[in-house]
Parts: sequence; structure tokens; C-alpha cells
Amino acid sequence: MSPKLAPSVKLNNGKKMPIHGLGTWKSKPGEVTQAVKDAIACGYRHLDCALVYGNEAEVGVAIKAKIEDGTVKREDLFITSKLWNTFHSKSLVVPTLKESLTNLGLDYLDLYLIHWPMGYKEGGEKFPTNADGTTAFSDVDYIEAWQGLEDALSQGLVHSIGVSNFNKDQIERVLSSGNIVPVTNQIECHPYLNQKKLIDWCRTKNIYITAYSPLGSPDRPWAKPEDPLLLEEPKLVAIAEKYKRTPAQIAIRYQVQRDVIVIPKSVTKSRIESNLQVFDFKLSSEDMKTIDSFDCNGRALHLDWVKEHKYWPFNTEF
Ligand code: 1BO
Repeated sequence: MSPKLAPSVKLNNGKKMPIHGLGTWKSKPGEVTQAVKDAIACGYRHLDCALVYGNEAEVGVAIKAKIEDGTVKREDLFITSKLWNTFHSKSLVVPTLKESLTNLGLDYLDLYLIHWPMGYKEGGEKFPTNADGTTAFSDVDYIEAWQGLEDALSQGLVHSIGVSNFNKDQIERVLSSGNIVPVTNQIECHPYLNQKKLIDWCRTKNIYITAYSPLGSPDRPWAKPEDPLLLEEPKLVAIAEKYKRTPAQIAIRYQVQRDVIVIPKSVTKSRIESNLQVFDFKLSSEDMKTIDSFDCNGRALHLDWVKEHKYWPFNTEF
């Protein structure tokens, strides 16, 4: 029996993107190949990757295996990767994109994003540092990186382009300087940081939001023991019990139901399967409102160690 697939949304360029996919940030190279194979086997068709995650080659092994065993064809999959901060100069965009394509064993990406608006010092480490240990910045404008993405699009290396971790003002600059409207802005988004204002504004520009860390990123390396855990939030747990679902399924369903693309990460087969089972129930509008009320500006990935960067995105209202 063929697995039930997630529905797709229509992007502003007419292309379709599954509303649900597998996140691979923090998935260890030794675990991610099996995780991607399990995900494709149980019906995932959208994989979210990035050069900086350091595991694209292992994701590529899984893609190749699932194409070779006949489970999927390349065109059944929607694969995203991202331009890292040390490659924002226009001349570096296509070469680093080609590195991701080689890693993933692909000849095109469905979507390529600028990972962050901040550029870091180019030509060396992915996390370059100054003598005092702080991050070494570059002042290359993300608009230059965007021109590189537009070139990649015109060369057919990618089918859609977008941004990630951009605030409203930064997207406005892309809209006024570029020729192509980003199809999506991929941002941290979960009930503790529901991003309502940015979502509503992006909608007026026909830009979809993709929610990363929809489960609150409990495995982020800098989490403190006293930080609240979204999946243990008593009201979320109570809603989950009411629907006979897991708190993770409720947090994922919350995004789908507000028409936000969602990319939960897991490397555990049972969770990968369960995270996709969110299309056979609906949260009441009262429960959606309750989940909305958890919002507390609870950003997990604030990157405040680079907040002196002129393009750090989190110093505006949204
Ligand atoms: C540094 C990676 C953030 C999520 O893509």
C-alpha cells in the first residue's frame, strides 16, 4: 500500500512544495541516512538540508538508495539547501551551491535559501573567529547573495529561491532590489514564538513561512536546564490527551492548520512516522487560540553572540 503523503502548497512562482518535511539540522551524520530512508519510506517527500549542517552527503546516500529501490523518483522529492554565511559574495554562490548538489548527489535543488542575512569572513572556516574568539564578520550585503541566488535560478540549478531568518525590513530590501520574490522565509516558529506578525506580513507579499524548530528545539546545544520545554507545556499536553495525539503532533498540526510549512526534525523512526500523522484530525479554533496564547517571544536560536553584526535580524519588532 502506498503511504499517505502530506498535501502541497502553491508557491508564488506556481511551483508546489509539500507543507510538511523532514528537518535535518542537528541530525548526526551516523544517523541521518537511516532517518531519511525511514522518512521517505513512510511518505515524506520534502527534505530540508543545509551545507552547514555537515551531513548533506549522508542525506544524499539515502536519497540515492530510495530512488534506486524504486520507492521514489527524483521529481517526487522536494529538496532544500541553504547558502552558508561565508559564501555571500556573488561569485561564491554558484560554486558553493554546486558543493551542496554534489554532496546530495543531485543536479538541481527544488529550493535554495540564504541561510542568514549576516555574512561571515569568507575564504576559510565556516565559523571564522577573530583573535579574541568572537565571530569574524564580513560586510557583504545579503542583496549581493540574493543576486547570486537569482543567477543560480536562471541557470536551472535551483527551481525556487528564498530566504531564512530574515526580518520584515530585510525582506523589503530584497523585494525592492531584486527581480524575484522569495517563495519562503524559513524561520524559527513554534508556540513559544508563534511569529504571527511576520507571518501576516509575509502573506501580504505572497511569501510562505516555513517553520523550523516547530517542537521548540529541545536539543539545541545551548539549552539551559531551567528553560521551559514546549513538549512538556501542561496546556499542550492536555490538548494532546484530548485528541489522543502526542504533544509533538499537536505542535506540528498547529503550523499546518495556520498554513505554515513545517519541518520537524527527528532521527527516530517511530517519531518520524508519528510526526507525519497530522493530516487526519483538526484542532478546534478554541484550541488553536489556546496554543497561540503560549507566545512569549521564546526564541531558542537568537544567535546573540553575533548581535553586533549589522545584519543581525532580531533587533526589530518582527
Ligand atoms: C545554524 C542553523 C540554524 C537552522 O537552520
